[in-house]
Amino acid sequence: MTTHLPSGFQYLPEYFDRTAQKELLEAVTNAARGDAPFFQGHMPRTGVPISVVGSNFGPLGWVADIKGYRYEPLHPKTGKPWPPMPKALLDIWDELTNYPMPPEACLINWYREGNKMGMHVDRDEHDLNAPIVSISLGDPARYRLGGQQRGGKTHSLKLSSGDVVVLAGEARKCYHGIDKIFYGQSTIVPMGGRINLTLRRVN
Ligand code: MD3
Ligand code: FE
Repeated sequence: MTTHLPSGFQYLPEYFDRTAQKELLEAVTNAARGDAPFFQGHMPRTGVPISVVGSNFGPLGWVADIKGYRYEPLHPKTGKPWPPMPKALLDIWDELTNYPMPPEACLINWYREGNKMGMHVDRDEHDLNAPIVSISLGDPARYRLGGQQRGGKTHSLKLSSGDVVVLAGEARKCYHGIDKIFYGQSTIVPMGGRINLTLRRVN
């Protein structure tokens, strides 16, 4: 029996070459050394820390704390606006989506040794019909994609540095997570580990 990936899921291996990957990582490290250091989020209600640390580019950034998940214009620790979206990210959005407006948020996730991300659906955005573009940099990861209901069949894909995934249509509302980081298999991230960039519309 064959199972199908959800419609609207697009996988583009090695979309960014090594030079382009390094340019994106330079933008990330500059942001992290400046107004947008990586910060640890917490699960709403319980306050349990989220192991994957994050930061953002763009007019809005995703934050998680005991009060809930939401998008905010200012960094929760520095109080500064998030750094502007790098041009390369605005360009890839235009190349890969037909969406008429630019992304408002780019969540930067940094996975270190042993970090995982549990299965979830991204639903903190007002417009759940807008696509999400995901860019992987650094160590490979085992990514799992399920259906729109929790607990159904899943597909497993290895995402490597430079790979891009577009989530549109049905796939946009599917459960997904990161099971494992192949820590130390790439040397391209200066501080080690894996960086994932997700471009999103919020409003
Ligand atoms: C499928 N990030 O930040 S990116 C997240 O690799 C997130 O860091 C993972 O899940 C990571 O929310 C996976 C790929 C991705 C992003 C959003 C999706 C897949 C998605 C939304 C719907 C369906
Ligand atoms: Fe997600």
